[in-house]
Amino acid sequence: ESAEPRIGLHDDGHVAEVGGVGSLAELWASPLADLRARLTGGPLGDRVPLSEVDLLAPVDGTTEVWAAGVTYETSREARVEESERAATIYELVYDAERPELFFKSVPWRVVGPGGSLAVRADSAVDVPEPELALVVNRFGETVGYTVCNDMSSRSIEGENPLYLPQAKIYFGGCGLGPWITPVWEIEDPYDLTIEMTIGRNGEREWSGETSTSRLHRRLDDLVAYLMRGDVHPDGVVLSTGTCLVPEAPFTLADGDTVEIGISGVGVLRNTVVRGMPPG
Ligand code: DO4
Ligand code: MG
Repeated sequence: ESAEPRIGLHDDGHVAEVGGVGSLAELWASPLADLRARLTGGPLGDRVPLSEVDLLAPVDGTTEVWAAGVTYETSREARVEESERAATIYELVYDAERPELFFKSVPWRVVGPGGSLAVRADSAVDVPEPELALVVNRFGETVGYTVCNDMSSRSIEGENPLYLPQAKIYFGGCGLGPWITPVWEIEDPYDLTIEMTIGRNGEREWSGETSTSRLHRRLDDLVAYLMRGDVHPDGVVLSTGTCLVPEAPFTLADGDTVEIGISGVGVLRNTVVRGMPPG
């Protein structure tokens, strides 16, 4: 058994190694047509049952994770409610032509399936944000989809929107996985169900369901703004915003479980720790 991360293709409960490639980032350096030909036609290694594989967060190299904000009405309303004195900036950005895009994570900070996500020890009100994430190659083509948990401190952001990086970017603050579903396997990304269940002491503490049909932006526009005036040589992961926000006074607690499912994409399960997560 090797401790080296490897790239595999999942099919019908089994994973086969994609040979000749050392990282996902390498795959995001080819045009989509070449990637598709390679993954659907090329020779693969032996098939191993999925249950024998440890899945890692599907991001590596220097691929950054970015996120869009206030892309659903629910998110706009939640932000307006939590930040009385700065409420108008959320209303303005919801309707503006330029979307809100913010840097979220580097790969080494991203938590994969089954890992521990964190709420900051200095935060009072925290929520998970279940989001569809796009995997984009260096040419700006969307090559796949994954699930993102854009963990957020509502109390820190609510105090002042300029605290957004502290509310959003910290060790254990970003979950991705359980894998990447190729773009050609999703017929309509505007018709996906997003479900989230938060468990506490073995009971369901909160659950909700929504659909990407409620997205107030076009996915291609979000990507175009991300690529504008910038380069992403190793591709980029772009989370597309949340449509589910547990209402105050809900806050995550140490030991909670968070399960986010997106139809056709996958289910990302994590536990929550307060303070520094292990690793
Ligand atoms: O405006 C702050 C962040 C919003 C966000 O993360 C979201 O809408 O999902
Ligand atoms: Mg978000």
